[in-house]
Amino acid sequence: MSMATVAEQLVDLLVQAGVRRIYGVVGDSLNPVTDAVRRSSEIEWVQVRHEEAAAFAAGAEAQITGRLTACAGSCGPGNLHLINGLFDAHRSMAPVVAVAAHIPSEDIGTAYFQETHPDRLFVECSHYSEMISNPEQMPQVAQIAIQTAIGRSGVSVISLPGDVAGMEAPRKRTEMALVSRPPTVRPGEAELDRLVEIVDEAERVTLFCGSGAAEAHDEVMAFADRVQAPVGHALRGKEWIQYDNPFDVGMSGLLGYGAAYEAMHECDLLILLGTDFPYRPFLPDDVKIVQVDVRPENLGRRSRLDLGVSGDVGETLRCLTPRVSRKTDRRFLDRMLRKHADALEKVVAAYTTDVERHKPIHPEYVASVLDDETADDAVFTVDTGMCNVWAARYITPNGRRRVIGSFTHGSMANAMPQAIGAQLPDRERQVVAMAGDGGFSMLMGDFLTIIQYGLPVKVVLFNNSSLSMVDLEMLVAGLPPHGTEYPDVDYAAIARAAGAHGVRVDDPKAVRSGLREVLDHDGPALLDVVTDPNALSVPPRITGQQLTGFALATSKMVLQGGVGRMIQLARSNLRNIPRP
Ligand SMILES: Cc1ncc(C[n+]2csc(CCOP(=O)(O)OP(=O)(O)O)c2C)c(N)n1
Ligand SMILES: [Mg+2]
Repeated sequence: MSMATVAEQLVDLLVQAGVRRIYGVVGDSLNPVTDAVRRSSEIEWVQVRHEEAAAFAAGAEAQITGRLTACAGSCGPGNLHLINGLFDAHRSMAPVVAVAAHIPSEDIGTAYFQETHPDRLFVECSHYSEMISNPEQMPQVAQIAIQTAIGRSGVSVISLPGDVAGMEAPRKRTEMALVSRPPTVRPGEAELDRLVEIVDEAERVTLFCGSGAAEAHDEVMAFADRVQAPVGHALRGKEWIQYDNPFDVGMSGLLGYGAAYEAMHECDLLILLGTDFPYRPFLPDDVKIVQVDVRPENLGRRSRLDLGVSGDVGETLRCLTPRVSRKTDRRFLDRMLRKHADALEKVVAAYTTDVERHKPIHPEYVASVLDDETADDAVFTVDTGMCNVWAARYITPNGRRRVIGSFTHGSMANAMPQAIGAQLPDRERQVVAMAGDGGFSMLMGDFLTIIQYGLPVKVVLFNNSSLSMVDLEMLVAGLPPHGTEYPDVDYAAIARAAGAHGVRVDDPKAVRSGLREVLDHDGPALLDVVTDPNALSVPPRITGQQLTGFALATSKMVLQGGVGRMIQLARSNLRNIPRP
């Protein structure tokens, strides 16, 4: 039996690490890798149209399945195209190994045809970026790349010159015990002791959760119950924390709603749980703040801390809850729950426009119908832009649904390619891409990938013929909108011409039936909804000059929109308040 090549060993290790598919576009320098994939029955090559979509898809698959995923690009421009999707995956803490094929090793450093330096280029969007220039580096470099991606939750990049990829690797054995999950991190005893003291001293505790609270729903609820704490969340914490939450006070941040802001400012102890929430103006500076994060480098980088705790949220709370004294005074919690319900009631009252008849179609109406009609375990991928606002306010999480977007990196064009990665591992699950027309058209070529693989992805396109989020930003900044309009495009016709099912809707009465038609279609489908580009208006009393920044401006503006089913949740939580 001949010895394995570097590429074969690499593919073999990826398979051992649980990688089921590699997203990418082929190229000469990548041939040994794609050929090794072709010959393996355990891993599939997913042929996308743009490498950026490959990285977005790999990142999404990792976020949905929790497994390591992979993408690849050929030398120079091929792998360069991966970069934006890799930034997104890395910043979303999605474990992804990217294989960046490289020019022939003997030509590196000579400004050769297509020459870039992928090992340098990808440093900023990875935990590990190394080049294999000698077959002796195998299988260790692949092993380190895999374990780093999984163990530290992010991207690893292996740069691999085409000639080296095809060389025989001297060491035959590649079976090895690989790390399969990130570690459970328990905080140090000293921090835990101090945390217990701080919690016991406090009278009014508020918890604020981010995506680090994923899989810690029960622990957060048990702790909130023990210390009678309102629980707010950041956008990335919403899908994990808002459901089945009798302590819910809503979301803070640019798209925020409810009483999270008040609860964070009126407490005397704020505990940040697994959140790298970026907006300083929303964080208080005159209450005690404790931050718990699995990444010590995140501690204190957004606000002054009284205590930083390096540990994962679930484990920290499992250690903490039994050790803190039970608080019996619910007054702060109840006041915040009432404020939350009131804040939502006001929004609902303000949102009086008769949306079912409003033309052009109000995007919030589309989002609320979408929330009604989609499955209880649907995956939503959400484009950066106004779709973020609609998803944050109308898509109701329940612990089984997933909502992913480019929530940390904030890139456009993520939703449709992410839907590819969300759908491939499970074709039975409903996957809905909430796309903007700007975002969709940016990587539109990969709609063809959806069709090519017969993926039953549903694209719901909020087609407002504009880059409307930026329109709004310009307005807030007191600038006349410029460069934000597009001519009307019939995306449903494009979808049909490409071989998918396409439905265009411009009458609000047809939204529900159009959506049903698309959701019920057994295959790729796109609903092109012609929506109002001016869905959110700036309240007349607010001018650009009066605002301290876009952050605060937006928090005020979005309050003019609706909040969907959240009002029912808030009302039902009020029922938990004991009657005197
Ligand atoms: C790759 C990229 N380019 C530009 C931006 C700046 N940007 C943020 S949202 C947005 C508009 C998005 O337009 P569209 O997808 O049509 O959504 P809409 O806001 O109109 O609903 C732009 C240009 C970005 N975030 N990412
Ligand atoms: Mg748009």
